[in-house]
Amino acid sequence: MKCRVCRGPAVIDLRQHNANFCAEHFTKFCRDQAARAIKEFEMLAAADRVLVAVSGGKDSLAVWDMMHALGHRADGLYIGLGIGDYSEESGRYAQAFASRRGWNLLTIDLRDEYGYDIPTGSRSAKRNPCSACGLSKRHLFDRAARDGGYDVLVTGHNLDDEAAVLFGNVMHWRVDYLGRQLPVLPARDGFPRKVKPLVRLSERETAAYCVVNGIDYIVEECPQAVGNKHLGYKEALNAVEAQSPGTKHAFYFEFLARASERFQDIAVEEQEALRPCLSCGAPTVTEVCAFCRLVDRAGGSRPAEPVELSPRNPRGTAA
Ligand code: Q46
Ligand code: ZN
Ligand code: ZN
Repeated sequence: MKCRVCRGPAVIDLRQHNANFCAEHFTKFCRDQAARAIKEFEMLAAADRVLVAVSGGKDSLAVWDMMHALGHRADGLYIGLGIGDYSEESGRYAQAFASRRGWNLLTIDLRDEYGYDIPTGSRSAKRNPCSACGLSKRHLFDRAARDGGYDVLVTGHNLDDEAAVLFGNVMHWRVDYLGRQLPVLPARDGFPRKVKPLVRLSERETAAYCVVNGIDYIVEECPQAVGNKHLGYKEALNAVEAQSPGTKHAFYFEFLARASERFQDIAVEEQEALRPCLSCGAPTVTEVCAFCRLVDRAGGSRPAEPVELSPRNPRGTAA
């Protein structure tokens, strides 16, 4: 097996591209794919201040690495979700990655700063853990980017993720979501533009990128992911992909090219209905946004009045 570019020994074969690459040219291939997505969808401008949502997994660490390789001096943000050992360990990978490179990693701990973690908070709010988690992450990444003066929030969603979400939305014909499933979501009301530079790369490719570039990442899946629908959709698409390589790419990119526009009206209507949350200012269709309601119900620690810190109340949580 020889590298398509230099004819040296290849370390990976990419059936979809009918190509094999050595480590150096595979790294270049991945960065070129990210650069192509950035250009094609106008994700980033050279002067943008960039924040990367970092989980400690392969995709977020790979995309952070690629941002720097492509000349964007991005900072990272890690959110401690309090999902037992998984969160502890993923936080360690994120920290180790950042400190080895001397890059700036911001952190938010849900329990310390909002008085709940995903397992207990989702139970008290009677929400599915992944829905409470997704909502918390979206809100806190957005807010941190706005407060820190970042222009753009980068996430590590790859082709498998996007194709699986699209598959789920199509299976249930969630037309409102279909109108919003884009690799770039524009900035609004002081909240950053959101972009997904890895949409041209598969999960296998981002994992291989980490391995050949010596990036250590948490391999275990979040325990909450086991058996969830999203993984089921990925498996279904993998079965199709194994039969006909390139199907996943066609499914997602042909959707963007030919179909997504048909659902835009619904997305625009939804956008127009958004107004600032009375409590935190985030865009919402209700008076108080879903995150603020979650924090209230999950036993949140947002005191109405300033609370004095004391040894008995070191975090200033409301009584
Ligand atoms: S971290 Fe959170 Fe995922 Fe775990 S609880 Fe679900 S959403 S599965 S990306
Ligand atoms: Zn080569
Ligand atoms: Zn709010």
